[in-house]
Amino acid sequence: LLVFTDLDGSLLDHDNYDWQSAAPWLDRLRDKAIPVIINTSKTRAEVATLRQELDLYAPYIVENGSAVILPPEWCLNEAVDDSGWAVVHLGADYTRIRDVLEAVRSQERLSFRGFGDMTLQEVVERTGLDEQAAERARDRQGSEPIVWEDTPDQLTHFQQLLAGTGLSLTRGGRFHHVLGEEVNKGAAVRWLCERHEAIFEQSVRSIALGDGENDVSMLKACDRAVAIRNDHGRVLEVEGAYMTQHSGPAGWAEGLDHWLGHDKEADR
Ligand code: 2M8
Ligand code: MG
Ligand code: MG
Repeated sequence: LLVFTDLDGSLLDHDNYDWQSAAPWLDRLRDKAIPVIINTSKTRAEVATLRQELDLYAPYIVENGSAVILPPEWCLNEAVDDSGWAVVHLGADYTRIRDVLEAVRSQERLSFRGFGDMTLQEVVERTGLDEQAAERARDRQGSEPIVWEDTPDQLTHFQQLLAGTGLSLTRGGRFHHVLGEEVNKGAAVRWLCERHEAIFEQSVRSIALGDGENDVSMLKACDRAVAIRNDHGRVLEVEGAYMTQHSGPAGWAEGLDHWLGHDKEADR
C-alpha cells in the first residue's frame, strides 16, 4: 500500500501548519512500513525540512507534480546528489516560466504577482510562514505561485495564453500555480506507482488524501480516495471518494479510519 497525501489543508492545518490529529495514524503507518508519500505544491526545500519534522522516509512529489524526489532504494538509473536523494524532473523549467510570465504580463498589461516578484516579507505575509520557511517556498524549480489581481475574464484569457506557450495553470489553497503542460499530481502518482512496480516487481494499491482542486488528479489516480473538507467547509466531488466531516489533519485521520480502520488493508 502507498499513501499519497497533500499537505496544506490535508495533513497540515491550513492556518497553523500543525498535524497533531494525524500523528497517531502517522505512527501506525510507520510501524507497518507503509510509505506516506507527500504530494504537494511545496518545493523540494520545504518538503526536505517537513518530512524530517514529520518523521517520514519515502519518496516525495513537489510543486504539483513538477518533480519527484527519490531515496536511493527507489532509484534505477538516477544518481543521488549531495543530499543522498535523486531528483527526477517531470515539469517545466522555472526560469522559463518566469520569462513567459514577464513577457505575457507586459504584452497584455495583466496584473498578477508571482513569488518571484515578491520580497521575502511579502511571501511571509501572504503565506503565514516564518522567514526561513518562506525562503524555502521561494526556492522553486518547476512552478510559480501567483496572486491574481485582475478580472476572472482576464484569468481565462491568461490561461489560454499560457497554453499557447506550453504551460498550464492549477489552483492551490491560496494561490494559482503556473507549471508545465500536463504536469499534475496525478501524473506524478502514476509515475511513482510504475516505478514501484518496476523495482519491487508487484503491483501496488494506493490511497490518496487531498482537499484542493489541484488534488483531483491525484485522487482519481489512486484506488481509494479521501476528499478532505477544506477550510471554507467545501468538499471536492470525486467519484467514489470518501468525503470527510472534519477538515485538515482531523479529516485526514477520519479518512484513514474510513478506508483502513476496520479491515486488514493497513496490515498488508
Ligand atoms: C503555496 O502552495 C499552497 C498549497 O496548496 C497554496 O497554493 O495555497 C506554495 O507556494 C508553497 O510552496 C507554500 O509553502 C504555500 C504556503 O502557504 O503556498
Ligand atoms: Mg491542500
Ligand atoms: Mg496543496
